[in-house]
Amino acid sequence: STPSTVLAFDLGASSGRAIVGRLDSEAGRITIEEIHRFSNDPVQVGNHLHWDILRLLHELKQGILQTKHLGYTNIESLAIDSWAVDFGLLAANGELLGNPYHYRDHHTDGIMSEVMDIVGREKLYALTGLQFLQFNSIFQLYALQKNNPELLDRAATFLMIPDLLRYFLTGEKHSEFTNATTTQLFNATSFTWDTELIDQLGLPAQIFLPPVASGTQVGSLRPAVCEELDVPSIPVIAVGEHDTASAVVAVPALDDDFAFLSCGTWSLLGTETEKPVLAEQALAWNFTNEGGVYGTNRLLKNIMGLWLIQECKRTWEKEGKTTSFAELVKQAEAVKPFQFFIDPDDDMFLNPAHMPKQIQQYCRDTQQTVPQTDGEIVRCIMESLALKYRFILERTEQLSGKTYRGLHIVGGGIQNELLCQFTASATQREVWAGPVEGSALGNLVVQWIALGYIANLREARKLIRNSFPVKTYHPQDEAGWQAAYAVFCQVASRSTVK
Ligand code: LFR
Repeated sequence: STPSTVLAFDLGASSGRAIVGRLDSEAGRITIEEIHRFSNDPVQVGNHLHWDILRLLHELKQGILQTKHLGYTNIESLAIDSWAVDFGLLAANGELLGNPYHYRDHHTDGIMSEVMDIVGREKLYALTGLQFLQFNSIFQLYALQKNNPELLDRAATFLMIPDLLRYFLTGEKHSEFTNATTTQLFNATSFTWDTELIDQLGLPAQIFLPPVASGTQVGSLRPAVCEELDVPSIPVIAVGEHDTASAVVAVPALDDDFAFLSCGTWSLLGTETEKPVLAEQALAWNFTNEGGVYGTNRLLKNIMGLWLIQECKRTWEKEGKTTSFAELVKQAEAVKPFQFFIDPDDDMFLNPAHMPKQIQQYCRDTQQTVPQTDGEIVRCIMESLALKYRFILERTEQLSGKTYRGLHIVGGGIQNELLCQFTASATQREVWAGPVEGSALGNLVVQWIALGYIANLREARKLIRNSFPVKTYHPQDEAGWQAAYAVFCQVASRSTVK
């Protein structure tokens, strides 16, 4: 039988890719080919940071064109996943109003406490089960209402980033479920928009569309797009359009109970549970519950992740010094261990003007030795990330009541092998790294489930396990890391361990 061929677009905060997947059902194997990769560069306009959404649409079209050029003539479907929380607003005539704001824009600084004063922290958590991050859509919308009310007044439809791009391609407006759950306006128990909450904040309830389940077809390429690209119409599927939802689909776990780390710009660490965990302790530790595909729930926490290194690299490049990611990691490897630590999740790292200086500032403020060289700064970041992973993994165990023998890591971050090794050592457990294309693979297999080629999530994970390598890392220098953990916890508690 001929393999089934589908196309995934996976958009991250720093880059996007188009990946063709082929499923050979008889052999039980998936193969993938990256056919297009592009950078995703946010643009500062005046006081605000925006996504270049039309550029992203252009890149999607390039990806579709590329399938044609490479001779993939029978694409059975395509789907998009991206980072969460951000959105575009459409006017009544269907045109996009303004450029979507980037979640790191400063317009939500200080907004969270205003909203909490109105709704109440406990109440908001009980309703939504979502961790408080200042960029959640709820706070972005509230900020817009304060600072840019004309925009909201004109809005007829709210679409998350993949909803919006999908709308550009198909002409159909739908709100996909997993992404809707990241807005903090979605009720974690009733699985619908929380209109009471929306009303209470004075936001326009009519702009939110009823959610569609992940794994359903929601249109096909509109005629104008097919004509422009000279391609046949392709069915479009709403997968787990939140990239983290798709990444966790791709965790090659064979057991029901597993812990995962989705490692990219963000590090998302947690586990799958049957139901949202809304316990007092989950609120106190600010854990999140995000909707997954096929009725799963993700209990996890956002950890600042490789953003810290990406931003240092960007800053150094601006200053005229170009060093590859791999080279920076090599420099870090040569640095003497355990000299300086940060809490990666301190607010001061969310979007500072100068990341390397910010890291030095943190070390100064907490009376530590201050890292000086690029290698020292990157070493500080990587050790601190690994130790924070341990901290969050242990809390995940306490909240879920389960213990995990090891940690699955998926996503581009596994190319940083030193970080994988640090993680095994810091957590004192095995690390199973792979696959590197987490979100894109999750995107692909949900398309195949929707098309009827794969029976369910469990089968999908088995297929992924059989098709892609997983590398095991074993803990090293347990005494050293144990001592480092104690220092890390002390330092981090002097800032605010969140
Ligand atoms: C990861 C991610 C996280 C979300 C953050 C912001 O790419 O989607 O899950 O919290 O980006 O949207």
